[in-house]
Amino acid sequence: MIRDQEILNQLLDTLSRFVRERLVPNEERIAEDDALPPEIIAEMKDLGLFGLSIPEEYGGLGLSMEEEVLCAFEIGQTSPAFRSIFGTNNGIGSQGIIIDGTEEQKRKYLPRLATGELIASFALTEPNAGSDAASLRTTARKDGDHYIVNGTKRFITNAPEASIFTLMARTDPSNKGAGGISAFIVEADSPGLSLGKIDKKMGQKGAHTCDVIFEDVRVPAANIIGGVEGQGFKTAMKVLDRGRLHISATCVGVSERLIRDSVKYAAERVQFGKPIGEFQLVQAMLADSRTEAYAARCMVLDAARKKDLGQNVSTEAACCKMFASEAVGRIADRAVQVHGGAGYIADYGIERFYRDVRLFRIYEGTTQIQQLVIARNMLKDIA
Ligand code: COS
Repeated sequence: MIRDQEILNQLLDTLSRFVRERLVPNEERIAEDDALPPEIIAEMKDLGLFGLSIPEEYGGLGLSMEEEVLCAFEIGQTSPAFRSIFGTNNGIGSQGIIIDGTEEQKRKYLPRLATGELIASFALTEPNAGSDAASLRTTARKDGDHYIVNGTKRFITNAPEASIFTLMARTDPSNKGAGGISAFIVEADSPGLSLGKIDKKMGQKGAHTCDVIFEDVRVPAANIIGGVEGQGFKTAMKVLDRGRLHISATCVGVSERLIRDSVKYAAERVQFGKPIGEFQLVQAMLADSRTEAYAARCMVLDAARKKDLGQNVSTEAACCKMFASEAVGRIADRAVQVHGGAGYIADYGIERFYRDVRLFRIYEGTTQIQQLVIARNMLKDIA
């Protein structure tokens, strides 16, 4: 759903210019420093990037899903680490509050998330609960008008920068499954909450993850998302349905960037007396990449439109996440191949993308989890 084509076009033009003029020239720098320059973060705040999908009544731009994925196609045209800093505020960090939060919770947190004053982070994964999210062991025991939280969360994106966490913890120890889990908003400066050291990752330098450790952290009962126990797993799944579409759109953006770089290189690089792009074996790689990126773009737009119509897109989001993340992996691999030796050398930046995109097939649900979600929904549909 596009609410106003002209305003959207202006936003997309602004994003495209910002990516080209401010982010692309800083790609190498953030990879080397493993940090985003503060002036770039300030510019992102001014552009409203922290509140893209936060509803307008809470200070965000209130983008529809279709508008959001169109923006992600643009933002995806650079190192994924840039997106990461505001990605959790629009996606998995804030959506729990937007989808299932009480009015009071929305008023308290969303306006400051929309401006980027607060950074939100999503704390679901644990040392022993990754794909099997419902087996999480972090506990939240009721104690008067508070809960006492104990446990460890792992690989938590933006945890070092976070001001609040959307935390999934078990409130009913007698229920070992999904029904025993509740979602909370936990402020990062709560006594007893500490962070592990920043993880050394394969790629996406500049985007940070680490452990988040809860030792007798007192969380007000008013911070249970939606005010009811036992709904946290479903909140997390709804958040991930949306997040998976956003990640898929980012994969499309990165794919298109890599294809553009590959075509440019193939047109310029001369071997055997002519540009390598004139050789059919190189053309085949370019054509395969273009076809896959186009298919992914169409899938993501279709699923986003269905979501805007209020349809359940759990299956479509999983299809998009699986296809787009696997496709960008193949496209990055072909980009290295088209660039030959240059593709393997850090100066050209292609090998950095090759490492960066590997994460897309893992986080917000591995490809194998997407397969499981798709097939289970298919079987449910005929039952
Ligand atoms: N929307 C709303 N509710 C959903 C849902 C969705 N997309 N998916 C599941 N639920 C509900 C189910 O309907 C079920 O409710 P009832 O008990 O009332 O029937 C409940 O949640 C439990 O669902 P299910 O039985 O399917 O849970 P499982 O433990 O079998 O797990 C998977 C399901 C594997 C799909 C889930 O654990 C998952 O997505 N894992 C990957 C987690 C992930 O992405 N981690 C990445 C970390 S975040 S960066």
